[in-house]
Amino acid sequence: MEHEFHDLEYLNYIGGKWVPAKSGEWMESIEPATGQVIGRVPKSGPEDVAAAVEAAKQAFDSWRLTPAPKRGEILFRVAQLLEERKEKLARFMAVEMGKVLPEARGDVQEAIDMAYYMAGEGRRLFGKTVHSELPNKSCWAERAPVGVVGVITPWNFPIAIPSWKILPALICGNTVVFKPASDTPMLGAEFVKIFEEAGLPPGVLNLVTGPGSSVGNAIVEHPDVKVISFTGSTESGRQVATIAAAQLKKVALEMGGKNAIIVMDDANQNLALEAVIWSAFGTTGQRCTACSRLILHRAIKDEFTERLVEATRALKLGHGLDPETDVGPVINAAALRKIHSYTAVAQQEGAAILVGGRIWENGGGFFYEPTLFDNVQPHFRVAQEEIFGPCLSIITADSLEEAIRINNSVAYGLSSSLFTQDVNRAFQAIRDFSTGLVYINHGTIGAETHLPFGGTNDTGNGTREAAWTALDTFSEWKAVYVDWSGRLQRAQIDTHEQ
Ligand code: UN1
Repeated sequence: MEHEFHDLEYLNYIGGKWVPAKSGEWMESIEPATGQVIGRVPKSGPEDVAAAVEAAKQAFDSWRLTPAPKRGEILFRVAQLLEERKEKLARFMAVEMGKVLPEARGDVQEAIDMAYYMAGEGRRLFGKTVHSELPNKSCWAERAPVGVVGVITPWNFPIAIPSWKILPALICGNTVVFKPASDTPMLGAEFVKIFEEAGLPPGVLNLVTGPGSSVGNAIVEHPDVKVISFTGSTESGRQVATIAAAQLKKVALEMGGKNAIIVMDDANQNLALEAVIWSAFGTTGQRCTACSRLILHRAIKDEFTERLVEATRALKLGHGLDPETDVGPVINAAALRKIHSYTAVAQQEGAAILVGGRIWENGGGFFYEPTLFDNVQPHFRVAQEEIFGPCLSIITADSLEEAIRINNSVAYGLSSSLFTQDVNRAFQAIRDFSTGLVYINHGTIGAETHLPFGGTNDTGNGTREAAWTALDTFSEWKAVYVDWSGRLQRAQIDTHEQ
């Protein structure tokens, strides 16, 4: 596939300047559809993180004192620039990350939506006013920025996920050190360029590219980074939380999922089929919200499975820029090996492979055939562990209650979906699904930016991204008491003696 992204070079962005790693080392960015190197970025280390944190610290006072509506105006400009550059960024994403062009556009759109939302927050950032228990005394609570925020993001949403973290952090008045994923660092740099062009002052947003083991750890360990916002694997998130706990940092984690769609006997099957294909194989299954378990009511199991097999077989693998492509590559060789290892696991556990289960050789790229595992029991590893690839496990249930029990029986808790035409069943599922996202007659993917995003159990640590809830991660509540009575009024003591 011909394209314009070759021999690229990006630098770190520290204190408003584009600079190489202090060590002079580089790391390569690879196009997953071909295995070819398309560019290089600094392979930074703790010394670069230290410089970025220092720049962010220096910039903090003037940024926190910039009125929030003015901060919002810069974010509004970011939204406009993202809109102008949507097509170029989407094409670049289809190359560096591999997702198909319409989905890459959606990724950028998610950042545009978030930028407009957070720009608007500049004129809200609502606090709360309450009445004092004493006369002639006013009380309220307002949001205060925390300081330097560390942002560590994955490769599967190279623009959208950084936007969920950086935009709310900035509108609250924090400054940021951002480490994009090692598989999509150039898109991270393109995103940062937009903030520079929008007029964000130097030092407010800093970019450091490099491996998680050095750059990511250095951010988490740095005593002057007060908040860590991380999206990635549960294993890495647990490490982040453990290190950060020693310094009592605020930590927001978005991690794995093992999301299910339940299709009941009364469901609109055409709709359900479309949603299952979209949720399981969209983004090549590489979403934390991807559907990787399909729980079918026994009465429709055979008929639905037959149609699903046919629809899965029809999916076309290819380059993300090719308009014929339905399913792009997976991110890298290690991911391909991990995904394929689950096919062996499924077979050993007694599942049947209905479609796929094979690496697709196309001379260098990392492709896995869309795969269906049938006869899966809820406790099988392929029904419990996150595969993060185009693999779907089919499970049978006899009732809604059983299906919900199976849905809730995993370590994760991000997204669940029910297909039914029965309003009573719908409300029962809304109440009983134990996940942070619940969908009725829609697949497990496609959360909107103005609702809380996140999950229960091992998916997170109780925080939520996006919407107004994102502000809680990036601000501290400051309770303010103004006593204008002219005398010493003692709370809890004088109250009943007035
Ligand atoms: C992710 O996979 O980490 O709801 C995020 C969705 C997207 C975001 C997915 N809006 O599928």
